Amino acid sequence: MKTALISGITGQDGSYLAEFLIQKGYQVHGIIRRSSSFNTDRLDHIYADPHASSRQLHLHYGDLANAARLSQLLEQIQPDEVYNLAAQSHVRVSFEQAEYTADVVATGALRLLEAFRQYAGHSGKSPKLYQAGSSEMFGATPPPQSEATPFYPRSPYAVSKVAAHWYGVNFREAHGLFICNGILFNHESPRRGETFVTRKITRALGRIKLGMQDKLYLGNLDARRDWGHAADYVRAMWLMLQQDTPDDYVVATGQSYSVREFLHLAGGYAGLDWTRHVEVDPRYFRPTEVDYLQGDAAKARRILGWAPEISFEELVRAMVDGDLELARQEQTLLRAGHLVPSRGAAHA
Ligand code: NAP
Ligand code: F7E
Repeated sequence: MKTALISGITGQDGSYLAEFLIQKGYQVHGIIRRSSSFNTDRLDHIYADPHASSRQLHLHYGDLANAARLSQLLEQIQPDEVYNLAAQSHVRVSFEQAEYTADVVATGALRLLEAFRQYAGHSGKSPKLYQAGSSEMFGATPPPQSEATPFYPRSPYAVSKVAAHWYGVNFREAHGLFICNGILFNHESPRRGETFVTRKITRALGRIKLGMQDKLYLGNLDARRDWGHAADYVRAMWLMLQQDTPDDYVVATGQSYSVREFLHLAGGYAGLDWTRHVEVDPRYFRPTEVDYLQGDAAKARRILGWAPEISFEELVRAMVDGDLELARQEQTLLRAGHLVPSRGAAHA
């Protein structure tokens, strides 16, 4: 039985990866941040009482800002595989919190790599590490983007991911460690954070459909993204670590749509004329935008045997269905006199 350690386990990808590894029989350990409010909602369905002897999911407090704790966790858990998914992952927020984003995304990855190097040196195992890289690293370089495409990052987030990528390559080459950089294009799901554009749209459509909201304010509707489903993408992360030699891989569907096209498909499926509800608000524009991402995942297909199984249309439908159901639950609670969180919180 293998043991995995996931940083960022409470995020979208962390929850799908934890599910995937549990189904494969892994013992899964996750690093969670201390928060004054619960941040484990995405794990509730796989969480087991710590007293249950058969449980496969184990959560530990930690933070990518705390190097000593990362070392301690690696020594204590002795993982075979480490997945570094933790990040301040919002591109627009990174313009406002550039230094913090660099500390978590770039230096945080370095802290984990350094702890991993020491652990690998004396553990007697040959542990493997996955670093969550991003198509944002390509930024302004025109599509299609593959492993051979030069990086041209357009945000503090993307610059930090480029640094983390090269730390990974350098630790692999300098210390002979098994480290893979995944260069993943956008991937979404009903568990996507509510301030990313796809989820912001489907969340609003659900509430508009039920008469709980009228307007949705968005930024650049012309940006194009290669959107896949997160469940497909965590499988690619795992496949990278099952190879005999470490390498870097682009993971993408190869198809690209604009935000406007996403609205058209999602609005049509929800039975709404989105043009009556959407307004463009420049506050959501980015100082430097990434206009066009479309990945070429031929290498992942050839070497990993990976291909996406969930289509763009299926992804959009799953997200709209999920958010219609959530809006119905909210409406029931409201009618019963309960408070529901304000969607004004979705301000990015
Ligand atoms: P997400 O939903 O934003 O999750 C980020 C996770 O990182 C959360 O668990 C968060 O914890 C945790 N985290 C943030 N700061 C931390 C810190 N200082 N120490 C420890 N944990 C911290 O992101 P995601 O969409 O699942 O993406 C997973 C990873 O892939 C990220 O590194 C992201 O940058 C990268 N990526 C994502 C995509 C995509 O399209 N989804 C594409 C390419 C790359 P809290 O729950 O406490 O906030
Ligand atoms: O924006 C435009 C926005 O925030 C997509 C992260 O997971 O994927 C994600 O980064 C596009 C951009 O994702 C709004 O300008 C328009 O062009 O959903 P997003 P992202 O910036 O592509 C990459 C691969 C990551 O690695 C990141 O961690 O949509 N857009 N109007 C908007 N975006 C947002 N958020 N909100 C709007 O109102």
